[in-house]
Amino acid sequence: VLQPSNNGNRYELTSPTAMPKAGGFLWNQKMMIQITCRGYATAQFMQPEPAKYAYAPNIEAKTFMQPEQNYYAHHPGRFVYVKDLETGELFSAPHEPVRATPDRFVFSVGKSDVAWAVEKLGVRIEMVMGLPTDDVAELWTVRVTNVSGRPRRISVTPYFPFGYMSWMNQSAEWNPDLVGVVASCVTPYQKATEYFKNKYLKDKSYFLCETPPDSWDASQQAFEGEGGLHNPSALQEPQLSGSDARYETPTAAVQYRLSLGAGDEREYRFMFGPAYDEAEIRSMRERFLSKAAFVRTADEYAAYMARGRGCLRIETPDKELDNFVNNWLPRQVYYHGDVNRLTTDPQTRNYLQDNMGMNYIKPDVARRAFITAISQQEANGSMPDGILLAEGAELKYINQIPHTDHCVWLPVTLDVYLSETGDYSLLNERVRSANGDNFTVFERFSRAMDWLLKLRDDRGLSYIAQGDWCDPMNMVGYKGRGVSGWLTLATAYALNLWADVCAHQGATDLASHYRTGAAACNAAANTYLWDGDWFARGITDDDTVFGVSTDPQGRIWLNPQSFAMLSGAASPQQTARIIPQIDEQLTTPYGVLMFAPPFTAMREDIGRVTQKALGSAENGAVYNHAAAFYIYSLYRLGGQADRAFSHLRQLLPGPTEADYRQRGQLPVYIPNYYRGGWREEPRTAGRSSQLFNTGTVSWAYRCVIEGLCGLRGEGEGLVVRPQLPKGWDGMKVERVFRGATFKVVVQRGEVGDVVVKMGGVVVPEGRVVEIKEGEVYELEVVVPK
Ligand code: CEZ
Repeated sequence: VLQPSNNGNRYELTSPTAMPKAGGFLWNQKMMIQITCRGYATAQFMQPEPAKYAYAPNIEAKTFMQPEQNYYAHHPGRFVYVKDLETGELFSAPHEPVRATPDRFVFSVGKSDVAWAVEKLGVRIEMVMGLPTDDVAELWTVRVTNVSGRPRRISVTPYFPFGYMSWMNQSAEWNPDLVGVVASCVTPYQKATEYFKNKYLKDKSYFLCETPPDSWDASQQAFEGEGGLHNPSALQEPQLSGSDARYETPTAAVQYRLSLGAGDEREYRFMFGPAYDEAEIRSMRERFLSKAAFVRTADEYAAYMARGRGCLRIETPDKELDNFVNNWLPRQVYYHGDVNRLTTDPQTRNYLQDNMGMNYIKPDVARRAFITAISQQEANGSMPDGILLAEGAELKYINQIPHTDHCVWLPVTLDVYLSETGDYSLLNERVRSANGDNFTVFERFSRAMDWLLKLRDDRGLSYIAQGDWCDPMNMVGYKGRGVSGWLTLATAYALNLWADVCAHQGATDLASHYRTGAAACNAAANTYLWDGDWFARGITDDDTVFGVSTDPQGRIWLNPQSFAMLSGAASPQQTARIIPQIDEQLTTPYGVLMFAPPFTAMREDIGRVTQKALGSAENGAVYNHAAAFYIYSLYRLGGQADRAFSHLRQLLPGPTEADYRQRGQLPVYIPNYYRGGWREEPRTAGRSSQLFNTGTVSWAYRCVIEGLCGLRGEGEGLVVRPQLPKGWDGMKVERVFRGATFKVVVQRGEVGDVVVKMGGVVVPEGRVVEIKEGEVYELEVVVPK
């Protein structure tokens, strides 16, 4: 039911029921939309805070995308009803709301558009959705073709519900000048101060038609009537009623009545989006709503997407992996670095890691992100929970909960920036912060490391406060004593990385200061957290060590193990004990679990994570971000090529049909999790969250580039050391690095260790130096059989 097309540039699904939640997403710097194969959509735009123009009736709190987003009949979506006026038969494209079994169905996710072709009753409906590059609007093309071979009379009714816009004020009506339905609302608020903030919000939503329709409805109730969405009452009438909505739920339904000869086709264009006022709607219409403007806009948008094509092309025995790595993984990495998850206060760790991926796409963006982040450093050297990106933005939601890990990500992500660019000059930049202090980037990183060193208790373990990387681990340390085992190890890793940078900069005293600190963290972890076969996750406020062999739930956690390998806390003997435990307790057919077994009840000394649904998200899912840390640690360790690759491969769905169906997701992105609970609830294990916001992707790309392909920037050069999994005889890689192109052919041969040759000459230690921009380097690499 699914396959790549157009050279891997698109992915197609030919059933609307096999994977009902499977979808695609488009974005620009002002908006994003995720849309399912069946037509349900979740969209938001920035003004500058996230807002909606098509609303779901959930008013308790603002929500972004939900994991495993549930859809219901009235969920926002984009639909076209088609009715045979002779027989009265009805269907809708893409699939909702009528859910009639199509004769042919193709859902086609492209990099710069999402498209469908649906056939039923001898009528073909093709729908294409695109976005402008710099404006907020959906651009829709709907083509109707009579494929029945005989003359037909049909009605075609695009139905783009606005939803429940506001409990304070909402309305809609047909606007003949704009040729569309315009809905208006007042964003609900209560505080007088908010009035002034809300005053200029785009509280209008519009649906514009290039071709004037024969009739329309602007009231949801008038359109739907007693028939319900499967069979709206308005479609029983000769035409739509021309209704308006007056403090009633607004909608946009427009109807074209057509007589089509055999083979006749009609093409319609529509725009859907938010606006401040009618003048803005008019100007959007003038700029975008024509065939020529659609073509131009699509070209511009495709060029915008192409700027995120990444630095790597691979040709391996695994074609699905090639397709993903060459086409889709860099796109998702680009999305993260380009828009920072469309929030004005990304979590600091997310901001840094999302920009870490940008090093492989646009390193100058990553460079600026370091400056932005570090300019918000607190006077005491710590980092805030979120980085403010817009004027007037504030720390919200999770960013009001104190997490203690943010400083760790500075050297961890800087490592990639320096690898990719070799640009140590960043460290000399002087950055004045909001609190007035003025330090170089180098000094600021040192201050952040000193803060991490100070954040430890008298045992030398790192305090967790109300969370670390694991957001909902909010009650281990809320009384002020609890510590994080993972953070202690991650601190050691960060300190070691920073010590390397200090050494490179000639600051030998500092280098040894941070190395000593790292050693102290590692020693403390070994004294208090080594449980015999793995490292514990932490120690609670009441001095209970958890994540240990005696725990019936949450017995072994992945992150402390990965970071113990990265930090050097785990000796080779310990690593040899840890890995079999991960294989045994955490490995599933869908990837490595974040911990096991999952919790079934609240543990008040651990917190909210234990209350999440069993096997979902942080409660013991295959949480791909954590899996990616582990994969990276295996590649860094070396000698783990098979294990690392098998987990890397599990980050994406497929390639068997059974696996696709179980995960329920197209291989066009990596979701933040696949359900765990593989032993406890096998029916739902493996199911995708469908959330494409995840720190996983920068690490996954890094693992492919540095690990699998073994092309890692180090100091002045590129170190070449591929780690082929068993069963692979070789691969070809093309990688852009510091402006040069490397063409690498990897083969197995009779060698004891990796041999790298350039022009037939052995490259010492596989390290290519004196790399010149614009140059092409051809390397032959032989790896042991
Ligand atoms: O958010 C992610 C965070 O964006 O969860 C990760 C964390 O490291 C990322 O920074 C692990 O906790 O319950 C919660 O608050 C969750 O933590 C979520 O918000 C989670 C989402 O699944 C978003 O992708």
